[in-house]
Amino acid sequence: MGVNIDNAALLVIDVQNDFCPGGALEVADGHAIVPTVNDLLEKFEICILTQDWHPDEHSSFADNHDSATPFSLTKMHYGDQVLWPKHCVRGSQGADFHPDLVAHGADLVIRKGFRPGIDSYSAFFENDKTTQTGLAGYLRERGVEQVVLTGLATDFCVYYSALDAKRLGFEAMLVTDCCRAIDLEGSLAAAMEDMDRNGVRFVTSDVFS
Ligand code: VGL
Ligand code: ZN
Repeated sequence: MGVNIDNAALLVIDVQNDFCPGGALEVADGHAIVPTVNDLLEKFEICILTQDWHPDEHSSFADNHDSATPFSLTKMHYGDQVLWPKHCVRGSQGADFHPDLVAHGADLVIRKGFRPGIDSYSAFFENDKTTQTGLAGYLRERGVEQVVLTGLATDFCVYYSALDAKRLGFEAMLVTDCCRAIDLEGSLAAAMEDMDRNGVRFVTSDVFS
């Protein structure tokens, strides 16, 4: 079963050292997706990478809140926010792409999460769901109608990006073997269910061969 990828863009979310084993917010087996993502980077005409890119004082870091523990929840002005271990500090080695990712195969790198007071899971919107990253305009100007999602983590940045793609009127496809999850208290199952409910299609990378 082949899938038509005319008018499609490949989105590679946050394949950065801090989300890979040994990193500050490691995702189990995060690095394992890299070879297949590299294959897809060669197949798609339009390829976009995102990079989580936080200032040291970012409000999503547990360290920046009095006596908060990593992975606890807090309330921000825009809603609930998980407090994370410090990760992807802009310019640090942890924020670099995985060394084996063929990053030069991408046309555009979107950096997100750089405003200290607000986190940004999605490649399209910050967590207030209104501040745009500019990606939607870029895709529209290039005639993209379909977004194919890969990367880390399935249940956070990939999930929010997929839902926003649908909300903005793009078709969205999740490549399940090119994602890995954090899975915080059932967050992976909840994310998969919500993506399914919202019309995100699930495929495996072999449909592009
Ligand atoms: C992510 C948590 C915090 C992600 C980024 O890329 O999924 N998760 N920052
Ligand atoms: Zn982050």
